[in-house]
Amino acid sequence: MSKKGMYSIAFAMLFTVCAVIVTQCVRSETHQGATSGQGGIILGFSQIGAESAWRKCNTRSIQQASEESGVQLLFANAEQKQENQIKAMRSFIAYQVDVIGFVPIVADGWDNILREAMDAGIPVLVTDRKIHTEDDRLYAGFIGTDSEQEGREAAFFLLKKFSRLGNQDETGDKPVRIIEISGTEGSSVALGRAAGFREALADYPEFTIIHSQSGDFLRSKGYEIMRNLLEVYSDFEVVFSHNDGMTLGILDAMREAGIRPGNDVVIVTIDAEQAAIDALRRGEVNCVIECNPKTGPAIMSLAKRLARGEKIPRLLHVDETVFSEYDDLSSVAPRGY
Ligand code: GZL
Repeated sequence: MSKKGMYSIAFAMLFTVCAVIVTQCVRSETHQGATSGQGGIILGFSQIGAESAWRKCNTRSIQQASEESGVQLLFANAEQKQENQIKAMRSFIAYQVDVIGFVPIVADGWDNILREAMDAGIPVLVTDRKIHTEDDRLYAGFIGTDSEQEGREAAFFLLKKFSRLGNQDETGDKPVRIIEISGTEGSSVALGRAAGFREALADYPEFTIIHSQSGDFLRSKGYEIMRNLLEVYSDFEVVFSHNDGMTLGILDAMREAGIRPGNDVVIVTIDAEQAAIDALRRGEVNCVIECNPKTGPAIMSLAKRLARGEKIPRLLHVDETVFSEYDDLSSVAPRGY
């Protein structure tokens, strides 16, 4: 190799070493500057992906709120993989962020990384979905939706729709056969929605779930599953779908099969994205349960409190409502997702 070639490699290596040193200094300078009373803190946030309109709105809310609140946001998209979330959280620890926030894609498997964060003295805020853990001290608190209640609300609507509310002693009621299309397997929201739904129908045996299958919160899977089920099942009264994205796919499959959703089959869905409210207005959906994605401002406020060493509430459920065919929908504001 020529002398010139060797010199250029040596220079490149030297440049790289210097660049790393400068970056470290800048980062630590920034970090010290960020937490030394300049108001900014560094929040490392692991988001699960962009699987639905709801998720994209949740991400926008977090990013916009970080800008408006002066929180420096390190944002990582896990593309639906728990191992990517764990890697991102480990890099947040290495970077010595002030607070870690994340949406746990599934409820299990977080204790080790949470222990690493605790050992590093970094508080963790769980958002949107809940976790199962051996030691509740491993995270500072949770803010998000009450998925069990969302499941109950779906059942309450059906009891009203089929006029069963309050008269349990009616015997020989016509069966109400339900197909459930559930969310991501192992996620606290899918588990919670299913549990709340079943709990509220427990005293009404004529309501039976004849088939339950995960569509992973994806529109494409909602379509594919319903198209296949319509070749198997011809008599069912209800579809309970765990999110609007899957519901939109379900509606497409039903229309292709000549079925009038919302009329021939009762449709209950969760999220309350604009497309679902529009379908409710058209009579293609009968009940839309809100799941609020706009938690960004609250997350930033909680992160700042944690960075100051303050305690925060262990459990914060965001406000949510129910929209149904019985409501005046003309006053529903644009949903923003
Ligand atoms: C609910 C959230 C769910 C939404 C889906 O809190 O985790 O994930 O219902 C989203 O639309 O994909």
